[in-house]
Amino acid sequence: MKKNEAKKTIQQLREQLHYHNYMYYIENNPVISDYEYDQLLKNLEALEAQYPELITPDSPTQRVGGKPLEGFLTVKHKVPMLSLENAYSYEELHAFDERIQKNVGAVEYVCEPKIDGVSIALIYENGVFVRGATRGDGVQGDEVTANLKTIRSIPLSLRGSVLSNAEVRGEVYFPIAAFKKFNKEQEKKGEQVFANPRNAAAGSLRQLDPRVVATRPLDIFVYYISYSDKEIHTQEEAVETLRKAGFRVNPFIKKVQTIDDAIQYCEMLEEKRDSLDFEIDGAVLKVNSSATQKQLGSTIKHPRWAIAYKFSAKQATTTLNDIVVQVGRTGTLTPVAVLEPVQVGGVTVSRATLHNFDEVKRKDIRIGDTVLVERSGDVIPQVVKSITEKRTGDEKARGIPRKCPVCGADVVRTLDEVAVRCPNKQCPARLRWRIEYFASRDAMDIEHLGGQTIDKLIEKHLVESVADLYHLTKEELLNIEGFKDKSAENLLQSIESSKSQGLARLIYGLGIRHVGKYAAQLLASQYHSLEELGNASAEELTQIHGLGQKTAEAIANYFATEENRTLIEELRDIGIRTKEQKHIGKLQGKKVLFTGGLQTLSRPDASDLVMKQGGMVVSSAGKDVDYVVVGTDPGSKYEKAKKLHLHIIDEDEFKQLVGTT
Ligand code: 0OW
Repeated sequence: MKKNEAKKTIQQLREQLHYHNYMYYIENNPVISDYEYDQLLKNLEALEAQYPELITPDSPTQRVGGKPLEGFLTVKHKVPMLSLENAYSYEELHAFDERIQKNVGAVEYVCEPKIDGVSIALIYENGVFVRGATRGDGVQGDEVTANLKTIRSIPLSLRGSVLSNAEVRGEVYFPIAAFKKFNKEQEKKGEQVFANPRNAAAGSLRQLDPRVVATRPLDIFVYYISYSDKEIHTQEEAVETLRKAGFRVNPFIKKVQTIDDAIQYCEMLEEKRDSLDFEIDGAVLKVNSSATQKQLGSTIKHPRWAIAYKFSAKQATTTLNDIVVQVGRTGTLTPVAVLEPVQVGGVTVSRATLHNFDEVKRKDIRIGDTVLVERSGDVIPQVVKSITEKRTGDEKARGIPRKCPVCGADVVRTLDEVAVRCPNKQCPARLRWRIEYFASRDAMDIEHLGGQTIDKLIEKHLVESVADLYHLTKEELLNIEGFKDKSAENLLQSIESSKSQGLARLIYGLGIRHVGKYAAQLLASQYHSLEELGNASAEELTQIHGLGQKTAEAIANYFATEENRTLIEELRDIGIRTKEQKHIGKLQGKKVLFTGGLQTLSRPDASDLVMKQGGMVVSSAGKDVDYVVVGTDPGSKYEKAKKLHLHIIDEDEFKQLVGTT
């Protein structure tokens, strides 16, 4: 392609990619598939490789830098990034409002969640993102432009012309759900576990290699324009301008008329706190009018026209009375802190996880220590650190147990794994978790079979495997204290009725490593009996869309193990349903292609519907495609589908086809 034609195509591709990035990350409503987005990006990368002189810093191809930095430059902020005065009670908010009223009369406020992340300043010149910096000491901070570019919700170039030359303030944060998942993976890899999402965000932004930052699911809310070449009259207008310019602003930002309304806002927000996917430590109240903000000015440390109302902290100190060891379903030994009960963020905490023995050693946590406990998101409480200054010398370190505390077997620890585990498959603790997992709500859903009952059944050697549950008799149950006629009947009844729970639940209940609820449903829809599944090889299993290599191997290994095959024989002999009648789905064996945005279904839900009806979702238009579902703004595949005279249907027809309308 000639240069001037390439120039035009490159411009078009960039506009398309910026638009789709905005639709996906800001509007949360993609109109093309990830695959299509990647194709556009690949085309742009190819053209830029052909004409490198045409590359610009705001090109979507420039999001992830190629090499790690040596370090971060320190840069001065154009406008100092002041901190906020803190209020810990509503009286203090009233006092704040009175001070303002005395000075400038009654004011409107804008109320915002106080995001607990990393404060950053973004500079745009002629609408292009040119520099990003952390707050640092408020006067200067680390230049982290390369790392911030990897955050897809930070626009590389601004939409429209509402903003052009400006500095924007925001908070980079680690979403809570992603934080929990990330921490679990860190724990498995034996890498650093973070105490809370803020530390995880800060730790991620400090990475020197942008490619590592790109793997972290960081996000941002922007909340202030510290300078702009366009007149901004109020905070409310600033927030609206930021949204129009293509930034993510927090959906809970709200303008109110009086401090009493602002207090009502704080009550509402504190009540919502644990349900949000971003960590907040309070609310920020800002005087709405920019002119009044200027009139009120700032002290050295913070603006007189804004204040943070702090919620109860999610940290507290207490004494660590003991470290006990829990043995999990897969035999992993986990150290757990037994604490002097303490209030953390309104909840009484008496136990906290210590993750693994490496963490205990790394943090040098000892029995008798005074420890800092944190409850972050609705993650289980964790011990952040020991307060060594309070040590008396009587504290005792707790090493890795050499024997399983439950069955006494020698523990094993494979070098590459951090985990310490009990190898004894018959270890009562492991058996207990296996039975509890098998009986759990998402598996065979056996009611009246809680942990204590399982412990008693094991103590009395009434169950050595999940199959033994189905051999229990009423006499045996009546021998267990706490069981009466009725409760024995109920338990036997719920065990009996669990036989017909269906294949997906049974597969999930077997506790095959890496096979969660979704994978179990997928397997049950592709294989109609345990026997068929048991005969599938690992390579065959990896063909299933949505099943990874690790999961495929774990499944093949599980069925290759003699004792598991024996268990399945027993379960079948007991009469547990190990076959699913081949319900021929409405899309059995059909290939379905989606193009364009769906109005009433998300892509994952639409794919699920296809799979549930025995169909396969494909991502390119070919002659073998049976249905092409066309949504709004369909991509190039729609053209191709028409050319191939494929069977094209719209969203409603698709829903009729799969029977959801
Ligand atoms: N953390 C926040 C937040 C916010 C700044 C700019 C003008 C006065 C302070 O959600 N929603 N709004 C502001 O406004 N600051 C925030 O955080 C500040 C940044 C530095 C220290 C605080 O965390």
